[in-house]
Amino acid sequence: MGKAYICSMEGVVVKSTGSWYNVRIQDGSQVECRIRGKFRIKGLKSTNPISVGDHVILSLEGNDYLITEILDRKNYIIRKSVNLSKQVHIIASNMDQAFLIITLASPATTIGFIDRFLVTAEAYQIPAYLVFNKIDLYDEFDREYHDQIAKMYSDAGYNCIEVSALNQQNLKSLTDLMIDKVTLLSGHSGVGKSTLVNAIDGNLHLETQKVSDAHQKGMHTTTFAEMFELAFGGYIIDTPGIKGLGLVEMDDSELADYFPEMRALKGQCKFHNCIHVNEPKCAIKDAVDAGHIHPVRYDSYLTILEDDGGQYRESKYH
Ligand SMILES: Nc1nc2c(ncn2[C@@H]2O[C@H](COP(=O)(O)OP(=O)(O)O)[C@@H](O)[C@H]2O)c(=O)[nH]1
Ligand SMILES: [Mg+2]
Ligand SMILES: [Zn+2]
Repeated sequence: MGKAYICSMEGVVVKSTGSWYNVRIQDGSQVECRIRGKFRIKGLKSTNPISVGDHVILSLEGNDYLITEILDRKNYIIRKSVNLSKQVHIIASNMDQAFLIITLASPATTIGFIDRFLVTAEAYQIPAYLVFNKIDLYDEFDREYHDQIAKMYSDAGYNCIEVSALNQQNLKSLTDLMIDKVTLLSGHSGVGKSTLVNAIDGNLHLETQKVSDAHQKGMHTTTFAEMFELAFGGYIIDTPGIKGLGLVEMDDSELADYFPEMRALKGQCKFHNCIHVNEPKCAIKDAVDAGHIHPVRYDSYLTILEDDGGQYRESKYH
């Protein structure tokens, strides 16, 4: 039999389990597909050729749907492959924005983790929002701490939203941002990502953790990223077991570009290759001294600069 394609159509990959791909086609239904041939991105050695979020062309051959083409990616996020150190795994592609779900307690999301996430999102050019969940648990001290942290991030240029998935508090301000967008949900295990998704769309029933499991470490089940359609319009990508945005290649001199409040001062240091550590007449150190840049953010900058030092910067929390 020759290549008797009955039809060809476009779709979006919503789930991938290795050899099979679930693809949503234009009428909203999903079909299971395999891939034909090799798909490689120039300069990227990846263990998976196609990821959730990919726009693909399908052909129906006999009774089988085949992915025959992958359309250009707007963006994608990667992590190191678990098995092969030189290779990467594409977590997801074609996102419009990323929400980092944070909890100030049970479990506590650290400032260091938030800042690494934001740096990576900036480097990937994916707009990032900070979503503080479990505000129902706050006492007055938590509230004060929250307000300080949220002010620090909004001063830096980030939109902070506080919600309670459990009590369904303030969810509309979240869903307003999600309408007709592809939103990546990130955050530590136990912060309430699945609960949040279930709360914003009653049709979805993602598995949630029991409270007693939420603090346990090492119960790392390998799961796959998955895209869900939202009844009010838009899509979310859930990435269970993946705690950050993966890794990004960057030089020391680039890092400040990924802190918006530092990027705003670009070109104002005495030395054009200033990395804002010990150099004289450094606009960024001056801004820290003058209180225009938060010292905690500057601290994160120094920590990332020192820790990673190399080409690939990766979340410590992988
Ligand atoms: N108090 C409180 N608990 C929450 C809230 N959202 C989620 N949880 C609880 O946190 C635990 C982890 O939630 P889950 O959605 O599984 O987190 P995920 O690992 O990020 O998907 C569960 O026991 C949830 O009931 C919230 O807004 N308030
Ligand atoms: Mg979950
Ligand atoms: Zn400088």
